Amino acid sequence: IRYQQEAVLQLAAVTDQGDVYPLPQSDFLSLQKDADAQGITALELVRSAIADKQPIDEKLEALDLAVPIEAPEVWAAGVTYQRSREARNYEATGGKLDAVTFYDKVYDAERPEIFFKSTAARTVGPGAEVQLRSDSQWQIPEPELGLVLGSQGKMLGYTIGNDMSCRDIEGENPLYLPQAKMWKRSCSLGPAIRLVDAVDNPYDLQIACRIYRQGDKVVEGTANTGQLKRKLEELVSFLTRDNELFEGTVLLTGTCIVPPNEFSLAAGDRIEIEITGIGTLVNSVAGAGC
Ligand code: DO4
Ligand code: MG
Repeated sequence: IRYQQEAVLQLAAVTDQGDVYPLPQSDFLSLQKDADAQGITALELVRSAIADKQPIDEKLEALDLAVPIEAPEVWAAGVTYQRSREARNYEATGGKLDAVTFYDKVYDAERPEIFFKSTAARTVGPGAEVQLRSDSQWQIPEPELGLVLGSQGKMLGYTIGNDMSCRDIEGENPLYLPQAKMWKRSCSLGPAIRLVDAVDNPYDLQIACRIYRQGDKVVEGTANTGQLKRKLEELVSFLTRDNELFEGTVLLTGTCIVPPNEFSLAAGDRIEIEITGIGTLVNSVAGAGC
């Protein structure tokens, strides 16, 4: 994690017990670079750095968390879960579920859907506000497992992403996808990066999404990364193909939780996305133009 301490951002390791240990590096990529220079994994470096140290007095919940990495680019895969395929078909056909669409085709095709989602300036971290678009009446969060990548596509860690989406704009015409996906504060990442070596099986992570309106829970959904149609390496290999990647790029792996069709986000809503071992990404929703 990174948290705000006086005027500086502090990098820290969090144990599964919730104890927080400050680290000497300034950010996640420096930690990775130091580990590479020593020929050890980032997990080994963290373990040796916190051995014999005392955690800080505050628990994780008390800290002012920042986005765990300033990802220069965020890319996203789409229609990687059956649930997303069904939801996209509903948007595109107005509910004619017997029609065969390009969403059906991409779900089964060798080449996955991968699109450019966000830049560091458009991405917010835990506790910050995501924003609504002014020209959409049907907006939802998309809770997704995110892969933090090195410049050669090496998977360094896992995080949580919210691929904010406008179902009406995408449903009207798939060529509107960039407008349905990308605008100011339409992406959120955090609260933590879990190092790859600290995850036994990335295909068995529980994902939950909860949306609260005026304190009442109005949406709840759960899923498991075991439902992912594709392998993570497969998504990364298409992203890196003939591409230039920057250290710390994040690849979101698609959504498997879609709120009921009649639901649209409203200003003031609170979105919680939880993934086992990574934490809970909490964002409130700001109205358009805020
Ligand atoms: O086809 C549009 C995007 C789908 C998407 O973002 C997802 O499945 O998560
Ligand atoms: Mg998505």
